[in-house]
Amino acid sequence: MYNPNDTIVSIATGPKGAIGIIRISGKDSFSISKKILKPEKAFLEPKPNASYLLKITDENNNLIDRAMVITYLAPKSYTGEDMVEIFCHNSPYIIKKSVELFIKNGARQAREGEFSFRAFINGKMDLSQAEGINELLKAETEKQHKIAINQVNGNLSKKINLIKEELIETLSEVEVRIDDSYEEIDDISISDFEKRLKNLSNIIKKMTDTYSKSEFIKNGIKIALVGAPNSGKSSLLNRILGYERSITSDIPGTTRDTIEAVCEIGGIKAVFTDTAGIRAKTNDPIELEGMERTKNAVKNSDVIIYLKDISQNQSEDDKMALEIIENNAKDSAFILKVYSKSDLSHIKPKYNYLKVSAKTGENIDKLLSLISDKEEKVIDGFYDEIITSYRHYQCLSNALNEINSLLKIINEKNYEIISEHLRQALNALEDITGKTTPEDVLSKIFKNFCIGK
Ligand SMILES: Nc1nc2c(ncn2[C@@H]2O[C@H](COP(=O)(O)OP(=O)(O)OP(=O)(O)O)[C@@H](O)[C@H]2O)c(=O)[nH]1
Ligand SMILES: [Mg+2]
Repeated sequence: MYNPNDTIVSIATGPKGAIGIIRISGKDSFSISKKILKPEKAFLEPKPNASYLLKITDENNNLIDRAMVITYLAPKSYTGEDMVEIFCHNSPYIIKKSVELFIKNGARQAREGEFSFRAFINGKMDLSQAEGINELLKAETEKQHKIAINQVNGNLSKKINLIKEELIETLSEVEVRIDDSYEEIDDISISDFEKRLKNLSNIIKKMTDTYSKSEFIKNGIKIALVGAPNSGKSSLLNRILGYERSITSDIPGTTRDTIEAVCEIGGIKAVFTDTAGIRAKTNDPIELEGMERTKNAVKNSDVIIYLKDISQNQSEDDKMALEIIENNAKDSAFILKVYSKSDLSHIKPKYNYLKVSAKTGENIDKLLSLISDKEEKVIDGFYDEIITSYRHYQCLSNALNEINSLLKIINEKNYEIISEHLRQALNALEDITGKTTPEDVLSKIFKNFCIGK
């Protein structure tokens, strides 16, 4: 997969924007650049992290563009190899022509993630850090960014390495006894040994548990707006989003289908679903289908906001909406009941619901912070050890299974079997940082990266 003789080239930026960046990495970076970027002096005795204003020229010495160029000397570069980065005008022609010139002169088009793959192979970062970089590029919200940047910084790797060290120490104590054919070394104190393994098992379990909790950070919290027709669901959604996503009107039954919209609340991605109003009595097939979709939205949501129009008496429709929520919501769902249209005159409210108004904005921030605070608590304080990657989750679960199986047979004091379990647990953890990860898995991971990264 890695041929150190190849020098690779690729565009590193997207089609929009004023500046385009082309990256070249590999042992011939400077000798190829010399033929295209003039004057060639910059590449005769290349300096580390030096910048130059150079001309990009074709084989007939025609000017293609003037560009800022940076030279990086191995091993002090992103990939750990000699590298050149060109910052030129982002015209599709200039980019295409320049990349072609590099290919004509001996470079090869880089594959997805190949720069990061080389950085990994050359020990510039471990696998979980490389995966963190990919997550960093994809991060849409503050929380996604916080987790990714922690991973890039190596905090997850540090945590894994600490567990590994403890496992290696335990393993060496076991293996020295396997080799001890003259039985000169005392037996292991099983209670002591058990205590250490249980401690490790707890630490790993805590990490794997964060995986399901962290899912909403990646995919967003799903929030459904549910209530009787005309209770103000669509108006509330529009107010939260700050634009008119849903049609609103004083005609009950305006929204007939579910409507999704994504936004960020308190640094967390939120996926809102506006639903068709619930009617206790209807034979209209479209309304019935709309209500089926509302039920599905309730089933799939982490948070359900129930709206009761404060200017109206409790109706059969309101009761039916509550019933649908209670019968369909997940056990773990957070049900938030609010009085809508708080700006309208109202009879003394029967319940202690939060009063919100889509018209004046009253308590909208309060409503959103109730949601984000609740979700924040789930992850608060342990960003270093939060697991968002299914691959990491699987590796940790494998390690945990090995340790737990070992705990079951520990009293038998069969050192060979004990050492085998410990080795398997270690292998599983090393897969996270990439020490023992098989090539096909590596290739799958880096294929998910964008070109030029
Ligand atoms: N005064 C006031 N009127 C509101 C408020 N929210 C919604 N309304 C009005 O109530 C009516 C119904 O609002 P919608 O947002 O369409 O209600 P809905 O729950 O989406 O209704 P359906 O889609 O029919 O189920 C509209 O005339 C809105 O202008 C509010 O906070 N204050
Ligand atoms: Mg509506």
